[in-house]
Amino acid sequence: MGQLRIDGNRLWGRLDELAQIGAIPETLGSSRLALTKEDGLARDLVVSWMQQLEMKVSIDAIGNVVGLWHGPDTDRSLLPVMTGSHIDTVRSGGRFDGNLGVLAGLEIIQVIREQNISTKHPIAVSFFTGEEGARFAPDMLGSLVYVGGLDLKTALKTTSVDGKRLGSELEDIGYNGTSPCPGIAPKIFLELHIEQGPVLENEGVDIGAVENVQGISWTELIIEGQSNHAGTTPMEMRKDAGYVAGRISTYIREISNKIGGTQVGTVGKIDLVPNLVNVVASKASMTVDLRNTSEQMLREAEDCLASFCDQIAFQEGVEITNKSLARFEPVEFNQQLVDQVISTAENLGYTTRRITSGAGHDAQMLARVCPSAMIFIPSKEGLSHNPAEYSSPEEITAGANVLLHMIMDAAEVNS
Ligand code: HGY
Ligand code: MN
Ligand code: MN
Repeated sequence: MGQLRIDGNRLWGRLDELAQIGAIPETLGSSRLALTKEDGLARDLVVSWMQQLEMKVSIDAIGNVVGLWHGPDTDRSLLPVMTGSHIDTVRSGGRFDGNLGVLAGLEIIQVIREQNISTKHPIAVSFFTGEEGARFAPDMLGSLVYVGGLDLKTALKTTSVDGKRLGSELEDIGYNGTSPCPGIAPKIFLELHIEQGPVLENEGVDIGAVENVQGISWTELIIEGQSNHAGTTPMEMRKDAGYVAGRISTYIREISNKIGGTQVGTVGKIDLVPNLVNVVASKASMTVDLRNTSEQMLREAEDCLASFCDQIAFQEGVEITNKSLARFEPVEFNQQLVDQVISTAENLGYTTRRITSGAGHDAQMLARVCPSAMIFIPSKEGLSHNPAEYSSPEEITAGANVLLHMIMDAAEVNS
């Protein structure tokens, strides 16, 4: 068994084929926001690969897809060993974020079948709905419902940034499945993912054994001011929502630097009304993304934001309302599995190190119901959520080989 390896060319080929759906011209990237037509087509392609591998495909009521593989001597009563990730992308997405974890899972099933390996436990490969949260907040929405962290009815009623209802978008692409939510808690959950940061590449390390995921806090702020003439309105008379949005944006940078450590803060979205060159903006809708590995420091950053909003609202005479879009505490993965990522990588001759995930992942939700861990591979220049996102064929092969051996170990190969 120790000599078994995945077929890196085949995995690379599938990543390339999937990336063509929603391809961003002249780049390697894809744009497949959750539950759009492109997401539906991508789902159809991955489901067709699952069917070619004779996996039993189930779709649950929030659109999570689970492909289940049983070998000839598999005990179907045993809990499955599950791997997977997501195939939805942000609007400026790369081809590896999420997709690698799902397609590496299918590659493993193909290798196990070709080698006539039979495992005691079934093996499941899943992709979860709307991991990115970019269209329907919160992020990891599908896996959160899968583990019972968000009730199905509330999830189906979620409205997207473009004003659509999640339940109807799911129906439109034909993925309003019938399998129950929450789903079966697997024996373990392992997710292969690109690091999306600079650490592994900077240190020349092949494999990251992810110990934890930092806490995430997404807030939407609606700033209500007063539209007025850009030329005639004296500065002291203005209730300028655009100015307030700008001040909050620079404040987020300042407070993140002041708190330091792992604190990060992002204003990724600002929409102004009426958004015209000669009109003082009456309204601004914006989002703030705060993250920290420490729950206590994340709360501190949230408190600083709240008091700054009160202060600037009073000074400028605007109203600011806020709504939480996502709030997840930091998550620790199963340390035994993390140790096993390290030992498996070393046995396969890869260099490895423990690492924290700056990004949110489905694995952090599955960690609520079963032992879970993640395997990272390097990202070129630490880039992600960018069409130029890149990991090499060698790097994706190394990650998938570590996943292969951990899955086989957990699924217990029948001798
Ligand atoms: O936002 C995140 O961390 C992930 O990409 N959903
Ligand atoms: Mn991802
Ligand atoms: Mn992402």
